Parts: sequence; C-alpha cells; structure tokens
Amino acid sequence: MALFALVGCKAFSIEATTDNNSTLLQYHWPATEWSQALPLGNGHLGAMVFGGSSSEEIQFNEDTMWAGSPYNNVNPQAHAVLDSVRSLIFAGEERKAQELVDANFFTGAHGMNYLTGGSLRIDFPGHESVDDYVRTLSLTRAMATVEYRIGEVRYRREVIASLADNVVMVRLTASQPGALTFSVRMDSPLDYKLTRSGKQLVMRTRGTDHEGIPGVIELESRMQVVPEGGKMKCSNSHVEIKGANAATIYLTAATNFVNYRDTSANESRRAKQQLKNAMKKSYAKALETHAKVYSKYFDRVVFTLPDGENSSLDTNIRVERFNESNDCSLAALMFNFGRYLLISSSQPGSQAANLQGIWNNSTSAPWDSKYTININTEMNYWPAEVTNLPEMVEPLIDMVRDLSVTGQQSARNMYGCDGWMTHHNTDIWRSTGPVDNAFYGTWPHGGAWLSTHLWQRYLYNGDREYLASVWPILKGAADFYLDFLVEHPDNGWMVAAPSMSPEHGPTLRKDLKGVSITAGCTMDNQIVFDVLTQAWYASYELGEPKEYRDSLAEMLDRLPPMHIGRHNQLQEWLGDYDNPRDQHRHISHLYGLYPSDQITPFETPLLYQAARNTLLQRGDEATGWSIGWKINFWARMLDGEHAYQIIKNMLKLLPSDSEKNQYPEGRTYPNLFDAHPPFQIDGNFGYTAGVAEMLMQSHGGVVHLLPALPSEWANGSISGLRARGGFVVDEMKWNNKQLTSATITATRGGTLRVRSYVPLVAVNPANGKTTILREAMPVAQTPLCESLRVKQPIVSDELAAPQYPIVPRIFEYVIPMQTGQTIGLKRKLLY
Ligand code: FUC
Repeated sequence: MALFALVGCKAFSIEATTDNNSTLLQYHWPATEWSQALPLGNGHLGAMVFGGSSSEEIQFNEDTMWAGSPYNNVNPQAHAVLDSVRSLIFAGEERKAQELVDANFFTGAHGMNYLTGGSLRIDFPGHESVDDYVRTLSLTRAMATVEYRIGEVRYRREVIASLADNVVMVRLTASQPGALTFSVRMDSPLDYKLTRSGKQLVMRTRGTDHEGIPGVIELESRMQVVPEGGKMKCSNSHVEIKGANAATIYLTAATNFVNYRDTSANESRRAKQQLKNAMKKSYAKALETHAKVYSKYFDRVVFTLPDGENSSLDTNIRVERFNESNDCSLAALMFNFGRYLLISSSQPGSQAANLQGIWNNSTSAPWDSKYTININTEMNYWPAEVTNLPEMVEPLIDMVRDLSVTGQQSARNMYGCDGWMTHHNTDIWRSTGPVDNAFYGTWPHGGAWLSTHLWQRYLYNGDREYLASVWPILKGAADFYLDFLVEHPDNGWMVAAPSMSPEHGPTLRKDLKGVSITAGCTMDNQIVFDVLTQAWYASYELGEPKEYRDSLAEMLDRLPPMHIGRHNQLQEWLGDYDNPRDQHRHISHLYGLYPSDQITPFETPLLYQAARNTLLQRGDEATGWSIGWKINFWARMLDGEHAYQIIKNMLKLLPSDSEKNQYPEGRTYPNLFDAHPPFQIDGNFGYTAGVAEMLMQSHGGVVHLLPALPSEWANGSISGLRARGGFVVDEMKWNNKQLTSATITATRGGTLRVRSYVPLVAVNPANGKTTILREAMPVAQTPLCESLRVKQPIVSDELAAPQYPIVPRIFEYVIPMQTGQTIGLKRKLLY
C-alpha cells in the first residue's frame, strides 16, 4: 500500500498517557479521505479530525440536523386491500400480493435523511512541509491529537468533543512562544451563510426538503477562538490569529428541534448559550471535566490481549497485516473502539446512534444515514448492556417510546389493529410506514424487535420501576400481534401476513424470483414468540391481571414451530425453500440463535445443529454488519475458532471507498470504521458485542464463562462485563486457553448459575481459602408456563439423521448470593 508510508522514526514524545496498543489509534500520515479521519463525539456533536498540517479539517455533525419535518408515511389505502393481499399469499399468488402492496402501501416518503453539519477549517501558512508527524486517537481519553515539527518548533493539536459541555474544543500549542499563526473558518456542502458576531463566527444552514416533506430544521454553528498572546482579527469570513503562544477554539452547534412533532426551539439562543457555558471553562478545566465523565463509562471494562510484532505500527498497517500476524491487541483495540463509538454517539438526551452513529459528511448519505430497524439499529445496541454501558441505551428507549405512539397510526390505519408497530426503517420524525418498495418494505416487525431491547434491559437491571415505565410499550407491541396474526388456512397456525424474511425471498421457488412477500416465515415466528413471551413475564412481574397472560399464552400455543429442512438447515420460510448455496447477507431466521436464545445446544439440540448447518451453508464472507452478526452466531455456537475466522474476515483493510475494487474483501477502513462497504457503524458494534459473547454469555438462566475462546487468544483477561440476572463479572483471567480465575458480584442477590469448561472452586478473597461448589445438572431454565417453552421442531421427511456438533464437557454450579456479595472462583486442579 503505497499511499501510507510507514515512518520508522519515533515522533517526539507524546505526553505520558495511559494508552497502550489496544487503546490507541495512530498514524504517521494525515487523512485525505473521510474514512481515514478520526471520530470524536458527545452524543449531540460529532467531529471527524483529518489532521492535515497546513490545513486541518474538522468535519462536524449535530444529531438533530435532519431533512424534512414532522410527518408520518402511513397510507390508509393499505387497509382496504389487506384482506386481498392475505388471500393472494395463502393462494400461492405471492407475486400478485406484492404488486398489490406496491400499489397501495406507500406514500412516496421513504424516510428523511441525516445531514452533515459542516466543517471547521484551520489554515496554517507555511506548515506544508513538516517532520516527525503523528496523529492519534486515544480511547482512554477520548481525544484526538496531531503533532509535528518544523525546524526547532514542535506543534501540537488536541481535539475533544466534550461530554461535560456541548462543545468541540481544539487546543493549539507550540514549543516556542509566538509561533502560532493560523486562520479559522467554517463551511458546509449545504447552502450556508457565514457572518461575524462580535468575536464569534456564525454559520447558518437549513435541513433540506425531501420526498415532498419540507425541510424545517435550522442549524446554527458558532465558534470562537481564545488566543494566548499574539493578535486576533475577526471578519465575516474567518478569524485570523498571528503570533500566539497557544489558542483554544470552541465550536458548538444547535437546531430548533425539540422532538419529533415540535421544531419550535430557538437554535440561535441555544448555540449562544452552549458556547457561553463552555467558554466559562479554561481548556485545562474542560479537559478534566470531559475526562471525568468519559472515564466513568469507558473504564468499566478493561480487555487485555498480548501484543504481537506489529502492534506498535500504524493502525492501518496493523489491520492490513492482521490476517498474517499475531497482533492480538488489535482485536482488543477494535473491541474497545466499539465501546468508544457507542459512548461518543449515544448519550442520555441525544438521538440514538443511526446507520453512521453520529458521523456523516454528506447531504445524501448511503441509506440516508437513518435507522434501518430490520437489523442495523438493533445491532448498534447489542454491546451496550453486556459491555457495561447501559446509560447509552437511553436514546434508543426514547426512540422506541416515541415509535410506540406514532406506530399506533400504522397499526390502526394500515392493518386495523390495536397496539403499535413499525416497518423496516424510521427516522428522527419517528415515521412508521413502509419504505423503498414491497420487496424490501413489507416487514411489520421493526417496533417489535426494538421492544425486545427494553425487556432485555430489565433482565440486566431487575428494576421494577423501570419495567413499569416501559410496560405500556411492551404491551402495545404484543397487542398488535394479538390482532394482526391470522390463521394459516393450511395448518391452523397463527401467522404474520403480509410479511417477509428481511430483504430475501424463498430462493428455491423459481416462480417467486424478485418476490419476498410471504406469511409466517421463521423470523416472524421467533420475534412474535419473544414479544408475547416478554409481555407475559413483564405482566407477571408487575402483577397485571392473569386474563391478559392467558390470551398471550393462547396465542403462543398457536404459533408455528421452527422447521428443519431437507438440507438439514433451519428453514427460513414455512416451506422448505432454502438453497444451500445461497449466501445472502441477512440470516434472519437465526435471530432465534442470537440475539434471542430460542436455539441453544442444551435446550434445543436439534435446532442447534440445524442452525449450525445454515451458518455453514451461508458461508463466512459478507457485508460488514453481516460479519458482525456472524461473530455473535459462532459465539452462540460455542465455536471460538470459527468466530475468530469471522473476526479475521472483518479485520481486512479497505483503504478507501475508491479502492473497493482492489480490496473486494476490505471490511475495515484505516480509522477502524466498519465497511459494509460503504461505512456503516453497525459492524463495529456487532464486533464488540460478538467479542463479549465469545468471552461470556448469560442467557437461559446461566452465566457461561469463556464459552467460545479461540486458541489465538490463549492468554488474556477482561474485567467489567455484565450478565443478565444482575451479575457483574468483575474480573476473569485465562491462561493457556483455560479459565484460571474469575470474580463475580451479585448486584441484586439471587442464585448464580455459572458454567465453565474447567471445574471451579470458590475462593475467599480475604484468606485465599477454597471451598467446594455445588455442581448442578445442566438444566433448561424452567418457564413459568408451558406456552413459554420453545416448541419441538418439525423435521423434514427427506432428512437423514441429523449430525450433532460436539458440545464440550460443561461444569455447572449453583451459588446462592446476597445483594452486593462478590464471589471468587478459581480453576480446580484435578491433580
Ligand atoms: C439493509 C441491509 C443493507 C444495508 C441497509 C442499511 O437494507 O440489507 O445491507 O445495511 O440495511
């Protein structure tokens, strides 16, 4: 790769940091493309730092800068043709059904797009040729730096998106007094107006009209430079600084957005106030407050894997060489980066992380950089609870709460149903209608899948007050299905219709090429099972009337079971239409394996082996997010070696989008953003969740330590992962591929069931004394009601005997724990 020269010489010393090769991204060259720039964010503001020496670009975003205005894309005409659509599907006339949907379900508004904020540009005359250049992104400090030398003078830039104040700050210093001369301006690819207001530069832009929905968002971006020494001159187009010793640039942005139906705020007042507040703090103070908030989140989990011979090289080179190296700490860096990105793009009070998190430099981003909720938005939040970032889920809950209101319009007006629902996309306006066309958009489970995150959160936090606050949302998601499901005329099962297995049609039905519409496909049934089951449990926990639970149980009993087809695969559809050579990126029918736990080796071994065959048939290559999902799938298959193979497929360099053809397998950009391609952040989050799932799993009532450790990660440790049931795995260490010790705290007491591949003893941390643990028979979690149990699958007559994968020998212990109690566990030596 000629573009990125590897500079051998060590740059002049970066001030001592706590970073190591699993927390620092570094490059000895400036970014020339966006996917090489380094991301910063505080949930509201995002910034991409290019690090040019003579001209710095900091492309920025504000999370409410979207096209359009309050609207919903619900076409009531859908209801008029719904019965006909269903009859056609059941009559085997899916193509005609799809045509009817195309003609009646859409409004022309296919979701509004997330827009760029603009760019802050800093020009440094005379800095074209520099030595000892290095730029970094520190994941322990949430800070980007740029350093270089010109002659005897060393220059340094630090950039943060403060989590304590709503501001991006650029700190400029030089090793000689008076050496800083530069000018600052702002611009945007949208129409913009730049003016001076006192010492501040103000840029105004506007959200665009989109697909017939008028743009109403007003964005005001404001910046001010505070030089130390030297002279400052402000004009309507830029600010000039001459001969300063140091300087701090404060940049903020705000819009008139209040919520999905109100855009009445005063963006100018907001931006002024934000800047005023931020400027009360010196840079040193701002840094301290930012670090305090950030480290509260980031430091909760520490993951350590050993360095290899390439680990101190530039990050892009580490990625490029990963497949031929032993650079284990790059795998840890990628894990840490996912947590960093979630902290930076999803903060309490901000918008939820979209397809690009919060980072977008375009006015027409791929898939509008909105929310695709048939996998992508869900994947964004997979790492949140398990990697100890529960606060970051709050924006998602806010979004689901809004959708549970707007989604009543689509439930009622399109399908004549109670409750709420959404299709496969949404945006800042909480639109809930179908988008794109019938092939992609006729998927009624977006809200339902999102609602499972609210229930899962309860499994982690056990907070009844929280559960009561989201109960109407969970109930509304279930209520929709109680109305929406219809009886399949062939078998009497209650099925979703119209529906589809996301973005995919039954591949072996030649007559249905280009048709996805169907009834009761596997993912439908799995999602409905989860939504009705979680409503059952939540209602039980909250002491709601039993009659409601009975109606849920009755419906659960009538759902179709999963099917195992003639290729010993888990069937994607009710019919046995899977092509074993099909490598489609969506493997939606394995939703039951991950994120759900309907398919497990211990409780549903037949389904487990069929799921494995499906995974093998679909192959190991895919788009970025699909690779992210496959890491989680193989972790749930308890196959660390295969999960690691998928990690290798993700850690392949794509230097830039323009080099896609030379790097067809490239799935990671130089800045570690995941490549679909193009950039989509879900793959980053899927990766982090997947690595967590390889190291610890908690479902089916059991905490499984090191369930899928690959042999490459023979030695390591991780601290701070959270398990369902309110347990925190404070620390876990392994050596020579085997668990050596773990400490687990019960935040709310109860019985800890712990599973391991090595026998364990309890150890008293105070005196090191060991005690024998009670070994349990591995048993399935006992559901409170038979209807909540996954049904036995229906197996194809054409199938020879199923091939069961080998499940390793398991040791399982039952440990009663008090609230706040910590238990030490140690590998029991058998000799
Ligand atoms: C779904 C996926 C695509 C892409 C888009 C944003 O449509 O099938 O691969 O990720 O979402």
